[in-house]
Amino acid sequence: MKTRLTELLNIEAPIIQGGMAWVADAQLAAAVSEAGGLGIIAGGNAPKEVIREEIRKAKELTEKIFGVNVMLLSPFVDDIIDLVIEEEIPVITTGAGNPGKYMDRLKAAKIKVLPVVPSVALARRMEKIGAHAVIVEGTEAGGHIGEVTTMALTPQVADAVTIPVVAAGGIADGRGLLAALSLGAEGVQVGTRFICSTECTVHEKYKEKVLSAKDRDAIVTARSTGHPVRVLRNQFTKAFLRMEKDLMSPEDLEKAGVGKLRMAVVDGDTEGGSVMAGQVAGLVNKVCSCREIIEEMVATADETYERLASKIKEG
Ligand code: TUI
Repeated sequence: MKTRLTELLNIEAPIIQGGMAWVADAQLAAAVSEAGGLGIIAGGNAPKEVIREEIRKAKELTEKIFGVNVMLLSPFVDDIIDLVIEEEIPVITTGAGNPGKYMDRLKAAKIKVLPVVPSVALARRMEKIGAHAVIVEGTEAGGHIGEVTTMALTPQVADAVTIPVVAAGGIADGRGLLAALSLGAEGVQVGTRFICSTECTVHEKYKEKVLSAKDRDAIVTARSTGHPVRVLRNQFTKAFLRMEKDLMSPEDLEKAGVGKLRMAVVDGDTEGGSVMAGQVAGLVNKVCSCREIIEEMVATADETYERLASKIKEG
């Protein structure tokens, strides 16, 4: 499957792995890249040297291209930008903000920048300042989210910019990949499905929580803080939503969330911790290797396209 995204990144399948904090480590990123997609190491809120170690590990595990996600709300964001330049990372994705102030340095270092955007306005701005592609993330996604759905936002961004568009949020299989291409995207970013890959190192209980989730289990918390976060319903979300209803201040709510993602990912406390996942959690029912996920997505997208094309012609 060839698109401007596969050409830009020199990858085989137009599939980018989401830069999920605490989840997207060297092992996951290398497995996705080895399978022909673009693996991404998440910077998250981690300090520079922790991420340097993951980058070095991934370099041992694969010769293929992989990238780093820079989470712009991180207290270490400036260090992580220095790090990707020092380590000659060829491509980064950014999330949770506007990477504008780093753009000149990143471009001087020949790093391809793919910002995640939740709106047409930000997509336009990113194109203007030299982004190589934009990742349009709909509200179906897990973690920190925007307001507009992938279905509505992707074609609007595709009409507004000329750089390649990557659709994210709500995509977990070949049908989603084909749908995204129909909407004008030239690739997809997949997060939740890769959590349930054999190579993903999250606690088994985190995978089980995603596998057993149903369609309405991925709910939104922290709307009142201005940083809404989609997570799987559990004791933590129940307590958190109660605190929001009781009008706890955004500062205290942020404090109540600190360390909760780690609790779920590392310790396997999927009731007391924050289990970030997208609305497609209900669609993810089995653990597969990254290669199986990518091959299945591309094959299903192809088959579905052929089946639809002949059906439409017959009709
Ligand atoms: O960044 C994500 N997903 C994330 S980041 C994260 S860590 C975190 N946890 C709690 C609160 C905040 C962060 C967990 N999941 N996805 C990409 C994404 N970026 N979604 C939405 C955005 C976004 C939002 C606003 C991008 C740019 C933006 O711009 C605002 C501006 O400055 O114009």
